[in-house]
Amino acid sequence: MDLKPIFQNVVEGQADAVTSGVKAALAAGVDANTILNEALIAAMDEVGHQFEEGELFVPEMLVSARAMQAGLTLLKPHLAVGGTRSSGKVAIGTVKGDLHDIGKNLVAMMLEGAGFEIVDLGVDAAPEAFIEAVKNGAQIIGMSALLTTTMSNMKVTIEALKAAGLREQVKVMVGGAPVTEDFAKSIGADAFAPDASSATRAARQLLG
Ligand code: B1M
Repeated sequence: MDLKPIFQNVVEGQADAVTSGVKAALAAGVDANTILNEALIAAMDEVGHQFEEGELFVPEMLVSARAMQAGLTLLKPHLAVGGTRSSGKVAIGTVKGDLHDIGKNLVAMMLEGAGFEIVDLGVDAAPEAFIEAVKNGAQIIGMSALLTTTMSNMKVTIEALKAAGLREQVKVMVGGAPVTEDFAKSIGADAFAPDASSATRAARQLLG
């Protein structure tokens, strides 16, 4: 089945058309991961490209994000790869100053599907929110950042965990478009994942 119309409708922010397109693709037996990667995520990359080129602006980007979320909601049950309940407790959030949540939501969704208990700290999550989550039993904290200007807040959060005497009792995983393995190491994170499925694998490894 041709996934280009879904791609195009995400770019154009047509949420209803994305919903019907994703429904039709699923009904035709297209794999949910294929729809996710080749239509939804690819479309957001195109949106980012057009934004860089000055061809579209923040409001359009937001409307595309909503259209993507509409598709993602339909894919959720199909992406959830059965895991045993209570694989561990993960508190996940987008770091302070950063409002991008699609990637973070996708990672949370996949982790939940793999049996992890998820505490969603939302966007613009301050170090204190992560600290509170660790005090409440989170075994992993997951930080997402999409902006080069906010990724440094991952380090700020790790330093705050140290200052609170909590660093040794929690694993830290980081990810997001500008984040790299080297950056993760440089700030003292325990794991980096480039995408949602590797995040699930990394979380399993972190908890042994
Ligand atoms: Co923004 N934005 N945005 N934006 N936006 C980017 C990130 C940008 C690259 C666009 C561009 O210029 N090409 C650029 C950043 C440039 C930079 O920092 N170098 C940018 C900018 C500049 C901005 C504003 C500053 C624009 C402005 O106001 N002038 C502003 C900042 C607001 C803020 O946060 N304070 C802004 C705002 C927005 C919207 C609100 C309009 C909207 C977000 C809506 C929402 O999230 N609800 C938006 C969008 C949609 C984008 C793009 C187009 C798409 C992001 C996305 O959802 N991708 C983006 C361009 C792009 O990324 N190509 C862009 C799809 C998503 C599935 O991928 O989040 O990378 P991603 O997640 C992946 C992996 O990274 C990984 O797994 C996910 C699944 O594979 N991952 C993790 C993510 N988190 C992880 C955590 C993990 C592990 C893996 O462990 C915990």
